[in-house]
Amino acid sequence: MSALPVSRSQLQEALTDHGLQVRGGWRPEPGDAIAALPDGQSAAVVWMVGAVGSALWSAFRASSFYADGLPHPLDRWSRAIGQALAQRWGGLALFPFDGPPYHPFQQWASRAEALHSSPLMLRMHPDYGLWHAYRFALALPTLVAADLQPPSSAQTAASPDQCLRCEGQPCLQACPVQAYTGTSFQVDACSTHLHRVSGQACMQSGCLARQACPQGQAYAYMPEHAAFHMQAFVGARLPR
Ligand code: B12
Ligand code: SF4
Ligand code: SF4
Repeated sequence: MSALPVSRSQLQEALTDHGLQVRGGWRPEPGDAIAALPDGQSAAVVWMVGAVGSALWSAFRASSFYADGLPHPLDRWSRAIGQALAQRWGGLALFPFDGPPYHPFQQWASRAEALHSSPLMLRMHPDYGLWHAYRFALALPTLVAADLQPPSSAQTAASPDQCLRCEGQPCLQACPVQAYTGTSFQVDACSTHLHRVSGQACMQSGCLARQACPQGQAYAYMPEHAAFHMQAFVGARLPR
């Protein structure tokens, strides 16, 4: 275990081969209820680790998790990476899929980067559009102060809210069953459609509403990656 502060570039170096990215960090406060680290200390920083576009796909696909036939392979892959890094640096890995209750990943993400909300309830990134997500957060005991540049509220305010200027909001027109209303997501309408023959377009190439957004198209998921997420979503919604 290293006593020296772990720099952002060291963390990124450890993530690059997995196709993952440090998406920014934030300083936890007592109200955030981040658990104590293994040595009993409070975390100095929480780094958000995420995926951008399909950058993680080839690394995940080549891993033993992808084809082992057990449930939730991407979550287990993420857990293995996050826990190994937490152990190496005396930290704590926190996962978006542990719950309920779930950690408020989208709120945390907005403390690390200048993001806006969108009618699809996915956070909108100024470059990646809707094509990004989070695999884990890493709470660490030390921080190189110069590494942490969370977005100030002024920066977030200055970064244009693409959705407010979006003509026609095509994301809200594209869903064949109007599952997105702009303020809520009708989970049952979506999952019922995905089980029908007519839902195969979404199943094979990903959510049509998400694809209709003109922002960050260069980062849109590869069809195989998009289909994997749709399959995972449908699997999670099957009656048990
Ligand atoms: C539960 C959940 C769902 C449920 C939502 C049920 C519901 N109505 O609450 C279901 C299963 C429907 C869902 C679906 C999807 N989800 Co989801 N989901 C979550 C999860 C695990 C917990 C949300 C939560 O309750 N957080 C706790 C509260 C306190 O935290 P919060 O930050 O304040 O929560 C915000 C969200 O809950 C959001 N919200 C509320 N309802 C919904 C519904 C949807 C569809 C989304 C995306 C967000 C959302 O509003 C809250 C206020 O800001 C989060 C991960 C996480 N830990 O946050 C991912 C998360 C929000 N989901 C995500 C994604 C990508 C999806 C999918 C697009 C996955 C896919 N197929 O690729 C789908 C959308 C369906 C589709 N048609 O494609 C991403 C969003 C990334 C981003 N860019 O913002 C997250 C952050 C997971 C991740 N690993 O990054 N999801
Ligand atoms: S289509 Fe327009 S309103 Fe919808 S998410 Fe994209 S930018 Fe926002
Ligand atoms: S996956 Fe298809 S049915 Fe579900 S919200 Fe997206 S466009 Fe609508």
